[in-house]
Amino acid sequence: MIKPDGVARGLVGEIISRFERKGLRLEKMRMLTIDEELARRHYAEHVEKPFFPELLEFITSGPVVAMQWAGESAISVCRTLMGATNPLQADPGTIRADFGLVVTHNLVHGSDGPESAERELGIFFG
Ligand SMILES: Nc1nc2c(ncn2[C@@H]2O[C@H](COP(=O)(O)OP(=O)(O)OP(=O)(O)O)[C@@H](O)[C@H]2O)c(=O)[nH]1
Ligand SMILES: [Mg+2]
Repeated sequence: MIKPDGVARGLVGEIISRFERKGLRLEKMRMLTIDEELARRHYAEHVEKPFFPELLEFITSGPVVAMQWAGESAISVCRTLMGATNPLQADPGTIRADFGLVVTHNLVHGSDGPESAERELGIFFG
């Protein structure tokens, strides 16, 4: 998913391009604005964390682009291209390192395993 900062900064094409050039296949795509109820479902594992209020405020702040990508090891390949959660710790050449500066505004979300992928794709495309 391209988060509100990625959309607002005009980086949708740049980000999609990186996944496409890697060889992954775009199967589904949807632009929407996440509301509080959806944010709480999507980020259920983080609702009790101290940073959740900031994450909630940010993720509902504007439109996002939700996508379903397929291909060899798609989940780990996507996370490699995204880089570490904190852009300051992400390797150069990753999306978060190249375009991000602070942890909240880290441009992209990727499912962290097959179960979360299934759950999250159900939320956005079910
Ligand atoms: N302010 C703040 N935000 C955090 C912190 N840890 C995580 N976040 C935010 O919460 C999101 C979800 O955290 P994680 O699921 O642990 O990180 P991630 O899997 O790399 O990121 P997502 O793909 O967005 O789920 C991150 O993308 C950050 O935007 C933190 O310590 N402080
Ligand atoms: Mg996560």
